Amino acid sequence: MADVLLIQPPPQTRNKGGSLAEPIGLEYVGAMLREHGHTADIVDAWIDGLSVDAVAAEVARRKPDVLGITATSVLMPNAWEVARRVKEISPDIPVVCGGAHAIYEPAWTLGDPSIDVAIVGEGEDAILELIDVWNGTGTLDDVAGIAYRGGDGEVVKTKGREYNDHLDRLPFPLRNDRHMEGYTLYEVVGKRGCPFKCSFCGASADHRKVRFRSPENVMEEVAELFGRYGKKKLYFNDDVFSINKQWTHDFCDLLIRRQLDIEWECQTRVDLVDLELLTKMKAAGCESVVFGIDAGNQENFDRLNKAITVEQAYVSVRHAREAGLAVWCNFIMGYPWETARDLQDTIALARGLDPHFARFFMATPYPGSPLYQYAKERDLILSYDLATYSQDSGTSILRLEHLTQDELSRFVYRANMLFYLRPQAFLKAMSGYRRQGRWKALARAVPAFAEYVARVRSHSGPVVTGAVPGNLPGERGRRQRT
Ligand code: B12
Ligand code: SF4
Repeated sequence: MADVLLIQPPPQTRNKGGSLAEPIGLEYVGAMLREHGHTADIVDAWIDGLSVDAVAAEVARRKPDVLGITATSVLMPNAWEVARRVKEISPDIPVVCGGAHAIYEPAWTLGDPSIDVAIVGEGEDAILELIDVWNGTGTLDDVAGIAYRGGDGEVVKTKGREYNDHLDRLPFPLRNDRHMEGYTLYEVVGKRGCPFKCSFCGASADHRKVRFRSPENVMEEVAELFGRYGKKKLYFNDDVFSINKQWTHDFCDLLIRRQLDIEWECQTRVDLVDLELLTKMKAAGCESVVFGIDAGNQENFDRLNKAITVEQAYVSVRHAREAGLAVWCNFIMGYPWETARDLQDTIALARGLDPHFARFFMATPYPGSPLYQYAKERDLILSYDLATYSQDSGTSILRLEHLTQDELSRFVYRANMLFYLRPQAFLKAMSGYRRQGRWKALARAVPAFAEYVARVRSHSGPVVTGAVPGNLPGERGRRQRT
């Protein structure tokens, strides 16, 4: 048996990207470890506001047999930093890293010698097999879906791991009672995978097979969450919540029958909803829905492989409003080929769709995404320092073919101004906050928006893309403890 410490490293930047989200990947891994008799605990540096030093001190105190770290690309620099500190303290503790960056860029992940193994895919079974190897059974080559450094230092990638098709068999995520109090929302994963191939999305790179939990199994977890921790908003992490309409109907029917009185939110695509479904989702407690629109005209939808039409966007946003949902639309500005005209179209589409909230992100070539490949091949990536890949920097890290960085920043600023500083948009945003019962979020959003305006006007600091802070509706930030 092994004692495993699982780490969510400290956030990279000020806009922590949904800083108080559960590290659900780690929670799944932790639950699996415990189910197999290992000891597993999670140190979440975000929720506890821990610095790298504080995390290292915790590792030194605990002296685990194995250390696991999770990271997206943005979080990697801090993941490496934590791993280096751990190796300084105890060079013998094997350090394994999972999450989006390890999946898409295993060699890059292993670029720092402090990481021993990268998990290239789902981690629940891989970690169990790794522990067996470290306990003396088999070799790393026997473990599917990992990468490691061979004897001569070169990166060895083992054979691919099959996707887990039986998600109902997984134990529910390992949730820490104290952490649960602090998370802004509860998070549940109802299904895994997405068959679409949007160019800007890392998730599109491996065209992951969609696998569903049964509605009953998800319901059981939801009921347990609310029974154990009380009432809070629930966010479905599924890439595309309504990827299967029948599943969505069945799950909503179950929620309605159980009368659990929960409020939840999800993200989906405009081509995968209709008025009937959205109305049922509302009846089942859905308060808001996030649509990825991601561009401003049909030409860019096609170029980005979005597989949606402008008309679908109009129809579905209207349907969601008619169903009584608060509607969030995400836009991305600054693809390398975009012209001023394209960005004007994005602003016009945001205003035309008229959702309750719009967020304007800067195009970022996240490793794993086709956009990353596109930009890399054309030498358009200005920085490979992953810390700059956060939405917080305010400046694009892409060399744009038709615009300067400054012009793009100004477009993003204009998008926010032209969207929110309309009387009807202001009223709609207020009604969105009311609908979601989000007065606390409003109290945070107003100063954040004012600060944003002041910063852009004075050019004294980075521009936060998106007037409403964070990625999840209702995110809030935390001070770091050293
Ligand atoms: C929901 C979501 C969010 C939520 C919540 C995330 C959370 N709870 O951590 C919010 C909205 C807050 C968010 C924020 C961001 N996200 Co996000 N997010 C997702 C999404 C859709 C689902 C994540 C999820 O819940 N997966 C389900 C769990 C079970 O899977 P998992 O986390 O991958 O974990 C499994 C394996 O990776 C592995 N594993 C993971 N860690 C470890 C550790 C160990 C030790 C082991 C053994 C195994 C292991 O085992 C786990 C179980 O099988 C993914 C897309 C996707 N499908 O991955 C994008 C995704 C991860 N996000 C992405 C991005 C870019 C971001 C942001 C940077 C966006 C921004 N604008 O700021 C921020 C950064 C946040 C951060 N953590 O650094 C990218 C990452 C690309 C990249 N190369 O890094 C993805 C892939 C989507 C995309 N657009 O490309 N995100
Ligand atoms: S943006 Fe959404 S729909 Fe497109 S590939 Fe990524 S997860 Fe799938």
